[in-house]
Amino acid sequence: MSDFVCENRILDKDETLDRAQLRALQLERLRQCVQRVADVPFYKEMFQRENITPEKIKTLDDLRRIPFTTKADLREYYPLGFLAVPRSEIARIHGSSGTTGKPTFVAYTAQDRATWANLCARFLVAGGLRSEHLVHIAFGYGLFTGGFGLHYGVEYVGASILPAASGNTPRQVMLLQDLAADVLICTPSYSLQIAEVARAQGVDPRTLPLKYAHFGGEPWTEDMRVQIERELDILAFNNYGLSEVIGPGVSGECAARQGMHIQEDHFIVECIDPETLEPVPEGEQGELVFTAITKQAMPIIRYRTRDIATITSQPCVCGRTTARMSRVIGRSDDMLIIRGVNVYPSQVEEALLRVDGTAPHYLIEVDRTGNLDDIKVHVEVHPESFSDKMAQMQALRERIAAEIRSVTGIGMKVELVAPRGLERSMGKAVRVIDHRREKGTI
Ligand code: DLL
Repeated sequence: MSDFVCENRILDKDETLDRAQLRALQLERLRQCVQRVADVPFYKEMFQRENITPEKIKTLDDLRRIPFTTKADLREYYPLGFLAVPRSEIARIHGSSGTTGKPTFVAYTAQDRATWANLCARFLVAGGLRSEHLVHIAFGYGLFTGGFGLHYGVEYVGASILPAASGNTPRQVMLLQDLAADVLICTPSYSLQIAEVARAQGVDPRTLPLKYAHFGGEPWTEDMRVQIERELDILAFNNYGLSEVIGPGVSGECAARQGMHIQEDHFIVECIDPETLEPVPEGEQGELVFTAITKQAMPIIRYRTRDIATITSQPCVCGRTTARMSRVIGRSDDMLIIRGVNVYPSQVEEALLRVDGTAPHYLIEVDRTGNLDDIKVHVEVHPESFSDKMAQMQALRERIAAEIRSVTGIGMKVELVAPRGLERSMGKAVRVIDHRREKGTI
């Protein structure tokens, strides 16, 4: 494992407010936020319907009087119907990912941009960034919030940046070798792609000068962290965010790596049961809902993320007092219901990573024949384990199937794929193809 030691450093005093102070600050900011959105058509109509005025928000619990906002609401007001400032005050526009249809646009004022840079800087510092480091950013620079968001976060800390952007992986390997960046920023899956391409070029990825990395933008498992850390000989930190709320910077890990600190002085978090919409007890899995209380251009209230995680407000050893969220276990809309059992792609990933000889590249394909759900997992085999001996491959397939059954509780067909047989993504990995959706059978 990497010998990099992440010192415990905290950027802002607001990360360590005592909980009562924090709640008071949240309430004050929430009331201002409700005031700011009062003329946004969507909220104006909602507030009239629900009889909500800023004066009625007397406690933080009063937030629950306000209905949720969803992705569908944002789509309905496409492209910028949620704007709470005149167009002339927009300083930047980004768009949420999504491979089909139109993106969801999000706007920032100059103040929002500054807040965002600060929030990214906070988790970067929490995860070891120092002004003397060189950071290699392999996120897309464009509508996606990952590239520019992290870029300005790194600048805020005063470190230097190599804005490599995504794509052309052999060139990424060359840059990492020649310029000796200390830090890598990209999606976790892309880091494995970099390692793989390095090996194909005859470069041992462990010899790259990288010390540590900040990964985000897509779900990954603890086992995948172990694998990445082993393959690249680095320390890997997790950070989370979504465009509608601000982009990266909503939460991130500190040196303790025991969950991601939510920047609660800017975002109020709730964790709800996605079916009943009621709050779940602390520590239980639920869908995260965020209210962005300081955003100026496009504040959003009670935004349903579809991301499933747990929350704890137990104090952290690092001294920050903010609540922490677990890894995202899956998205409620990514959750597969197979023969009545709920399965997340992350569970399949966890099973695969327990079997030696498989690469963490997989694709889950779901279909329905008659009334029966049929699920097939395409799993790439490591070059060293790939064999033309039928018996060996059969044994590997059976081990994988058994591991998947033990983690998810259901049987899945396993199809082995030759090394590099599955398509790679430069950004967020595609893990599921659900033919039932295309056929309209779910
Ligand atoms: O992915 C923002 C981001 C960029 C975060 C770079 C971190 C680093 P969107 O494209 O709008 O924004 O996608 C947001 O990505 O709702 C989650 O489902 C997923 N996601 C983001 N970070 C994580 C993470 C950016 N660390 C959606 N773990 C979110 C799991 C994540 N899922």
